[in-house]
Amino acid sequence: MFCFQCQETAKGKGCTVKGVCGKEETTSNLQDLLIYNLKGIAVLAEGLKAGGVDVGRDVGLFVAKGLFTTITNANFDDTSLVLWIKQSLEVKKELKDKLDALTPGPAKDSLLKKIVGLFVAPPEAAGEIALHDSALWFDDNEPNYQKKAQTVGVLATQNEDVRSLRELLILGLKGVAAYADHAAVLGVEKDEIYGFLLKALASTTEDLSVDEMVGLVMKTGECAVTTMAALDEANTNAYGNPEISEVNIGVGDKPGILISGHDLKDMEELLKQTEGTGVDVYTHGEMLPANYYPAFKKYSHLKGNYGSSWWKQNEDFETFNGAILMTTNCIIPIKKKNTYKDRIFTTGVVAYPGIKHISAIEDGRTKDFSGVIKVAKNCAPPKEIETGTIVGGFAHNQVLALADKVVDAVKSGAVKRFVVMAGCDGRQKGRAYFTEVAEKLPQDTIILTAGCAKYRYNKLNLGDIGGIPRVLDAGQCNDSYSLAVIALKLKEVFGLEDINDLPISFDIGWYEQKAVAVLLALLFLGVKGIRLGPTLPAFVSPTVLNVLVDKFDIKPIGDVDADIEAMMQGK
Ligand code: FSO
Ligand code: SF4
Repeated sequence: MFCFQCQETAKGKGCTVKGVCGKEETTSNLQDLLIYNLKGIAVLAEGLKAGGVDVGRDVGLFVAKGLFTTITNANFDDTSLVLWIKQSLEVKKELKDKLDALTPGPAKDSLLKKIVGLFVAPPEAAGEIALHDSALWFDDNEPNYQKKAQTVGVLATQNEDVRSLRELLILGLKGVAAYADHAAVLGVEKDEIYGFLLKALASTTEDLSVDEMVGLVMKTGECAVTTMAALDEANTNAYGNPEISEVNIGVGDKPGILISGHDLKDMEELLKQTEGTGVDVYTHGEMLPANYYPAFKKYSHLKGNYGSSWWKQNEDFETFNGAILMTTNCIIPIKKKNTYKDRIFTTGVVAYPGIKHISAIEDGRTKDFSGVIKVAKNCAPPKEIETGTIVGGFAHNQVLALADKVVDAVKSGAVKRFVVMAGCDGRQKGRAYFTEVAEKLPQDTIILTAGCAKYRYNKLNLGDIGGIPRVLDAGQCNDSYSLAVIALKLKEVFGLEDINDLPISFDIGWYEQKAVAVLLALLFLGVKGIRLGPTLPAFVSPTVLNVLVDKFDIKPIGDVDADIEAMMQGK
């Protein structure tokens, strides 16, 4: 196996024996094979499109879901991945049939030539041929999967810089795919998003110039902005605009269900189905922002948030006592000694061997959570691990409603600087940096956050500036979009030409591939001087890093005091 897609990859280079995340070698290989087939689908779809044949949204959505299931901490289950691969072969077959059904003649001939011819390996890269037959591989014999997988993974691209740019693109696409899937579940789909997913994925099988590849990586940032905007539209249309909310972090006296991950549709279904059952609902990790939405706040049995961020789930799930529903990443390995193994459920693209999975019924959206509720009813109420509240709900609509207050505070000098500390949390010790920065930032600064990164400082009680809390949480990682909207609005209000002239610094924590999409979105919006940590991505080669440094002044996080001093000087 070889996987280097997340921040905690082994030795900062790549996992080769077993994932630091717990992913087994066979699982990693199957994920590679799934990606290979998704590339094949993309190649066929692009070819058909060139021939004037519409492949339809289903293909785009399938590719999005397939990419999403390979994201870090989502699918640890070989049986599930084999099913994904078999489905991908079926989709490929359908596309191939469409191709075969075209009337024979010069048009069809040139299309076939395009599909096969466009994507043949350059002569000097004979070892790379495996990547380029992705459209034409139809072996559905499962025993062959592992062997085939070993020829089509990340290392099949031998040139380090080409590999780096292709993977930067694919990993950004995984983040885009995750957000596109969330929006689709709520009925918002955009052809331009699926169109780009297919085009960009197919491009990774082509022999492109460095400039072309860099261009596509930048386009991924643009597509990430479009996708996060679509998800924002989907979320706010369905559930209203997030509003300032105090979220209880204590517990009630009834048994509960703890819902984690990012899928708000699952949240809605669960709240509806648990109403009047005597079972309370609590959020965990990235589901905390659900407490900010009017449509969810109206349920009195939504009790608040329990525990901390994803990597603390072993402890949090033990003491919670009740049923647990993982709607997306980040799920972490469940050990034999974990008492919660019989009361945890997965759904959507998440899967874990031996753990009950809840699939959508008929319409592909509705889910039956009665099994989760039944388990919860027989559980003890959660054990109290903390008391009090945390405040959040500062998505763009809410912050813009306070715009006058915010602008006055900047003009009067009461607020000197905003520091965006959004992104991911993780287990690595180096992430204490973000807590220290939050603690040591001058009192006249405001932290803007989104994603699970907030758990490093959201219970610190950092006070407020004239009634504006010093930590403004916009929501989930995808709500980084809100932070961009806020920054663009401030730029307009202050009459500035360049977003980088605002008193805003970016100090981002990353872990998995949604953060890659968010980072590319920020670069697309022209943000420069981003600090990134706790370490730089292993999939960025020294040459590609130079490009990012030259073009965008990206830098690694460093010493806390030195970074704060530099940020306060706008550096
Ligand atoms: Fe965190 Fe996990 Fe939301 Fe990620 S829970 S790390 S960037 O999946 O998506 O912020
Ligand atoms: Fe390693 Fe991260 Fe890949 Fe897991 S997801 S195998 S930890 S690089």
